Amino acid sequence: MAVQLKFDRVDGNGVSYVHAPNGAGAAYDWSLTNIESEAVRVRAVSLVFTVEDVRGVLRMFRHGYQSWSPSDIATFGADVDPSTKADNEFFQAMHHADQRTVTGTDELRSEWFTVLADDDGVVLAGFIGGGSHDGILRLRRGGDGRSIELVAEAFLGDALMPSNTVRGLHPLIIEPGTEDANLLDGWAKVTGATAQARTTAPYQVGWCSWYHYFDDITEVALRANLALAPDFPFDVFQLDDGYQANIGDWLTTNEKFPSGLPAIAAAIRERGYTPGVWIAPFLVAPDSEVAIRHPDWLAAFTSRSGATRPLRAGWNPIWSDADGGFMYALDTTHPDVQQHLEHVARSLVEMGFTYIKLDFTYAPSFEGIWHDPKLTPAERVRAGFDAIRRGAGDDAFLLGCGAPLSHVVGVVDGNRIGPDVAPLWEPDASREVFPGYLRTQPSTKFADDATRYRAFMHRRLWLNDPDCLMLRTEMTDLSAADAARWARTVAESGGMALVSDDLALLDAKAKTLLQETIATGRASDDATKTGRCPLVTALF
Ligand code: 9PG
Repeated sequence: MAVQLKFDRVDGNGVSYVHAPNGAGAAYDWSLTNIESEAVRVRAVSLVFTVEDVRGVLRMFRHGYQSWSPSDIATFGADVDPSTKADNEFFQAMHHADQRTVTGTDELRSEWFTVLADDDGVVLAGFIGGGSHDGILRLRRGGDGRSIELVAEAFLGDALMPSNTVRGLHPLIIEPGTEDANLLDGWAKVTGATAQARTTAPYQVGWCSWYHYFDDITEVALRANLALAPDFPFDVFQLDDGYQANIGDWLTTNEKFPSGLPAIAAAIRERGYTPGVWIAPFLVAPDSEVAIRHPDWLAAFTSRSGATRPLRAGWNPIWSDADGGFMYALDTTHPDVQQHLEHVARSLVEMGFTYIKLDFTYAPSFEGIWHDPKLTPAERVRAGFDAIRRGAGDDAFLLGCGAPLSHVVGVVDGNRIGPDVAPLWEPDASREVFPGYLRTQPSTKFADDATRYRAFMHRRLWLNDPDCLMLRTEMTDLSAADAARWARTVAESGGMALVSDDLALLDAKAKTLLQETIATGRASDDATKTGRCPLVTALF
């Protein structure tokens, strides 16, 4: 006997479910009905299972919420949810579907799916789909204080349900097994097929401006790298954060980019590369033109004093300190905002940028006051992505970043599946910004961990973007050995391979490492088309 999940009950009014055997496990098709004569707000409803026959220590694969959120293996009864340490809703809104601090002291939570393990076996519990609401798996003590429960929660985030309406929920599957890697690969295949995942783009090799230049990128530096690019096997040449007039004003450049975006796209295209550009489509700076001209396009919240204020969904004083560094969320449920997003994406593609990195895209998932209160957090995020896809067209390559993973299957071509790399291996634990959340901070090691945990998603849900290679040996705190180690992980994952160095710093050795990385990367990527990704090995 190994760990088992036995269905116990439903939590929440108006839930109907049909339970059918599914291989050795079960599938739950369920829906929610509001039979009341009034509209109601629904935060969450759940299917609750008891965890039985546990032999030895009970462990949980905790899957992170968005691109940068960490995944790990936690031990029930020993580890805690990080929100109990940070207790900061603004930060937690970035890294969890439910931004509120977990109340149970022994609760462990995983987002979208999980695998539980004991000494004898494993069992997967996962939602098939995520575009219409989040799925949260909470492992905790039952009411008697001794039993253990797994709560599979359909999280609707207080969405308003009109009276006499029915809402289908994403099916839940329970699948026991002996090998976690097989269960995860199987779940990803079904989930990808159900959501019509975009998985056919070719293997991507390119250059990205961020991890050497950061915000200091200039047109001069970009053009200098472009001139050196013919020595490298790039397909894509991507300009990151630092060119824009302001956050939200994506079509106009700052003084560091005097030629403007169309000329830059043309210069990249002339050299034979696909022009790529970064935007944070759902964020606006308080002093951006878009925020000033369209205050009604911003989501809102009620401040402690009772005033209605623009909803804060990001903080970065380098971008703008107009409101202490806070960025506001565009209201993606507003038809005018959807048109605006379509227009931005269409304009970028018309300029020549057929590869667009969409960053900080968790923003519409924050709790707040939204134009259409019927939409769940997942639907708000998805509405923004769908508008961008409409504008960009079917042929553009859209890369998700800072993206709630479950919301974007079927709309993105590639997706960042880990935190930012950095020109260092591991940050000093004393530099932890939010208690419990060290592993959200930029670090090549943490990106390496994420690439392993989420390797099984590649070409099942999208193309995995493990984040950039850094090959330079100067102007970095990353040792040559660690740079090579990271390159090896990227290669074995078969994921996207973008270089993020000043190309002038790359010597013959770096070029050889890149060639080897790409050769292995292509082979790994090909392997995922017929079988499992080579990097996917047992987690437990
Ligand atoms: C540009 C960068 C790069 C990078 C992205 C993203 O939590 N944070 O404050 C935080 C800031 C930046 C960040 C991730 C998290 O990096 O992942 O590749 O495009 O934005 O600003």
